[in-house]
Amino acid sequence: MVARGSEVRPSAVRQSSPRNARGRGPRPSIARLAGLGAGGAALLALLTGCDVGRTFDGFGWPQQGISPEANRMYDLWIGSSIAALAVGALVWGLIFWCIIRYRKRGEALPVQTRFNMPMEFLYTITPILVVAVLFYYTAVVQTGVDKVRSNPDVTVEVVAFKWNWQFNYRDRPGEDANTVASTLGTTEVIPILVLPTGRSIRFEETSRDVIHSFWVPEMLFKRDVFPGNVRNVFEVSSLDTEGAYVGRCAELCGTYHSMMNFELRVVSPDQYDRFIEAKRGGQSTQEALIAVGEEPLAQTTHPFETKRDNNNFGNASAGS
Ligand SMILES: [Cu+2]
Repeated sequence: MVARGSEVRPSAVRQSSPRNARGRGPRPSIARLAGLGAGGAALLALLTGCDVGRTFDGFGWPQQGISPEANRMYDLWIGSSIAALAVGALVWGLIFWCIIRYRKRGEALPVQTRFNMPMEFLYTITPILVVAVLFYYTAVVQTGVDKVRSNPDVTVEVVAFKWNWQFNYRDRPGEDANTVASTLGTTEVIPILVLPTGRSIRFEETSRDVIHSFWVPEMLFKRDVFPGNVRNVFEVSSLDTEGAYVGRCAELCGTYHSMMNFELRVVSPDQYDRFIEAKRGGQSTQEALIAVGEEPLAQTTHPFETKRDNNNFGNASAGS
């Protein structure tokens, strides 16, 4: 063993200098290529500038949120994706550099080293720093999204049941508040939740039977609706864009779960006030929507058609 080791070592030393001299040619060009690639990627990101996320299709995250909370979550996702890509590019670069730079070029055993304290320190500290930064921004955004004010401008109670929704407009937050107006979804009519722009809105959720989940994709947020004494509460500080947005149940809750849709209709504060007044005056949701100049029926989804009537039941039993 000793003799073999002593045979290998000198040859490794002898061969090391010509190998380096030969390797010097291709090395700068590989480094240059890697540098050009990284520079090009950075330039692309900078030139597309203000909206990196949109350029890369949100890195898989839905876009165009309609509340400040949605936009903050979107920004967190984009920032985290860019950080992950930067770390990924660095690691891939180092892996490929090692594969090329230290590839096998002969039978000689390379110089053996044991450890390198600065390197070990660096690759212990760097991941801890990366995780700490990601944790900090996640905690800040999550705290903002979960923030509940003592006195929101609008409070709406969301009642879920198999397989539809009821929306109760309340005079204040809390279980003891009074319902001033209500909208109930039926088999024929999709329930429309009317809310104003520019006001803070509290959602208080409760279920009559099983677990459902209140989800408007444009809020980039969903929250489970529990039965029993649990009242799941969340808020948006405002809704920024008027329009009609489909809402869905996002928790598998039974046979017609996929048909458990509603519509969020975001209107101006003035329209909202008049809508509530009309509802308090005894009008139906559809009448009140017409009264404030809005479409009376849902624009983004439609009731589930069972296609069950006497005729097709008759046909089925006849076997034709
Ligand atoms: Cu459901």
